[in-house]
Amino acid sequence: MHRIQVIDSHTGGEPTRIVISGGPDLGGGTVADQLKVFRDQHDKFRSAVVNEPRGSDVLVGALLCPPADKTCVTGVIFFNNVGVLAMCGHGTIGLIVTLAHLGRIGPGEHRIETCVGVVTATLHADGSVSVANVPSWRQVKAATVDVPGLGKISGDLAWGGNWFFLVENHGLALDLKNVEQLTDASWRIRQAVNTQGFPEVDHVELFGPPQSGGHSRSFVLCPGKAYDRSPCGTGTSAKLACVAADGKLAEGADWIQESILGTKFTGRFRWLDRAKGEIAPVITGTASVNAEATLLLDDKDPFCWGIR
Ligand code: PYC
Repeated sequence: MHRIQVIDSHTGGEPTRIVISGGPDLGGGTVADQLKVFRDQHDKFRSAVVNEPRGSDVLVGALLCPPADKTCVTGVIFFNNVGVLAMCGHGTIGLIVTLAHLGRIGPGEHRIETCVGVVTATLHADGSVSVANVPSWRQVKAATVDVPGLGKISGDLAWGGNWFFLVENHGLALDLKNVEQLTDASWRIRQAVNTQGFPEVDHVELFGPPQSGGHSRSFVLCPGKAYDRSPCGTGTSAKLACVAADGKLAEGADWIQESILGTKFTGRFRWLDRAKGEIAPVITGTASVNAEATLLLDDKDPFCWGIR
């Protein structure tokens, strides 16, 4: 019987399961090196942790691993129901709250090594967390794709730690009761973008007017077809890159992004290279720890490694 210790949390409704112990030995090196080993040799472990029957499509996993950069408190590999994730904003907020829950960190700044670079998270005295994310930018403005069943859809392609296609003119109300329609439209858009000669995107974001006092509401579809219950930290970073490039938000000003549930992240940015449109985004939100558990992996269990 193999035992894996995990701590679950949610950030604005989006769950994160942090693997505290019992993970595979990835052989050291940078987190990017370790991620390749995890992806190529331990996919069963990923599935065992996040997929049914122990998990669900919406769960994001995070495996703590040794950082190559010794100024970092930890390294982390994020993953979901279908594979690894480059970066995860809500997961980083969940990670910081989890490390504080374990008594491993206190308020202040903490550096974390991810496969796409070091991010700095600040645990504030009130328990909220700000994540200074990796540099973000808009790659393509107003790309038009022909989407079967929807017609011509135009959107921006941007990097915020993952690749996003951001759409305003989708014609759908961003309301929880429309989740099936929103999922279907986002999935069609993703497939169209990824087959019509654009750089490949993993997430699709549909934007609309705010409903809970923010600046904008979004529906974010993740690569495994689950929608993000939070406003999506990397997605908000990509959005900030777009509004910064369009001159719609001043450097240092707050941008409040609402999720489809109405939960909020506050984003801000500083220019890194105005000519190239490259920004340093900071995302602030809160997370709550909601379970401490030991996962039991028994090879005699027909679904020991998850339903895949
Ligand atoms: O918060 O960056 C994020 C995220 C990515 C996928 C799910 N959440």
